[in-house]
Amino acid sequence: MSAKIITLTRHIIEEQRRFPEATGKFTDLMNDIAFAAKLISYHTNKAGLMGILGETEAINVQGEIVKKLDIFANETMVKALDHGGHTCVMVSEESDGIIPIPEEYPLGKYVVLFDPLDGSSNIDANVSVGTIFSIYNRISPEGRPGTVEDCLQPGHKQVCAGYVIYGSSTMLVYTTGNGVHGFTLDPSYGEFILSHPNIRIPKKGKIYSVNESNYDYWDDSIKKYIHYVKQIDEATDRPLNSRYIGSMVADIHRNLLYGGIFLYPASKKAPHGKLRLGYEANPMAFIVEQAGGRAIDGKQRILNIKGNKLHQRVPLFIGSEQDVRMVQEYISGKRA
Ligand code: AHM
Ligand code: MG
Repeated sequence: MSAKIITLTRHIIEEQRRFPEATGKFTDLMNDIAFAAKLISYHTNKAGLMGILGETEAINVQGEIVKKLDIFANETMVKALDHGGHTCVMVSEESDGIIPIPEEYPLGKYVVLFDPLDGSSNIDANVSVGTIFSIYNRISPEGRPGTVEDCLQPGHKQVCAGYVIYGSSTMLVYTTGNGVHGFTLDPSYGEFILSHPNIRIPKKGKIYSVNESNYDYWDDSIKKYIHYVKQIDEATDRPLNSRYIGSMVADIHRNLLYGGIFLYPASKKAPHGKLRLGYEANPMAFIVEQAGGRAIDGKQRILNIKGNKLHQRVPLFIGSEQDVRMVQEYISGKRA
């Protein structure tokens, strides 16, 4: 081997050496997430084909029903994480309540929240989707099943957050609070290889990402900000470019690399915003902050919000520091 190849597992093991008390359970957990990601990636890539093959198989009495990809992704995450002895409770966008660890398996100290397939409305059009995960230490006593309270901790308590993007290649991006690192899945080895060490988001971006069809539902402050980003002004490099995929993971991943702001504000239609605090806003906020950016709900830092419901929604403004500060100035009335 000529060049130094750093796999995800190696990276995690080396990161864990910062913690002399580490037991290896976190490494096990991350390996299980990476395995689930590979399965979801494989199935995402053949999703269109599976519809065709599914019909053929039905004739051939395979007995297999092709599941919708988001259900498949959810079951894959749950089954990958339920037996390793590292986790005590899970939350998924696809399940109403907390997901307990089956009795036959040992309980661990980690709490895992995830969105198994973010942007799933895009699947049939071959557009990038992703898996988002957020990890906490449990706060309930060890040796018992994890609780709802374990899952409602503020985002600044996360010990790890990450996402997997299933795009032109599959990438896993994660942080444990020591920078943001991106790994590309090499399909020939089936390994995530470090391709984007220490990702930093530009201080100011050239992109704004928002579903502008909600314009009439927004507060005036948001309307004014969007008007501002579209004005021509050479000195501040405006107008910004509009880019909106409708897959949050993909929109934020692009902005993380190129610089920019993603916003999903509250509106008359969605008074609390659309995105979920626990497994969408918090993990993305931890990652973007670790990359040097900002994430707020309009007033406060996303990571300081203490949720009171598992599927709580939150307005989200996230991305390059200066762009998020600018929208905050409009929201606070400092600019009008
Ligand atoms: P999902 O988790 O059910 O896919 O919903 C979340 C998605 C985000 O990925 C995306 O940013 C947003 O919903 C798009 O919403 P809209 O269609 O209202 O613009
Ligand atoms: Mg989602």
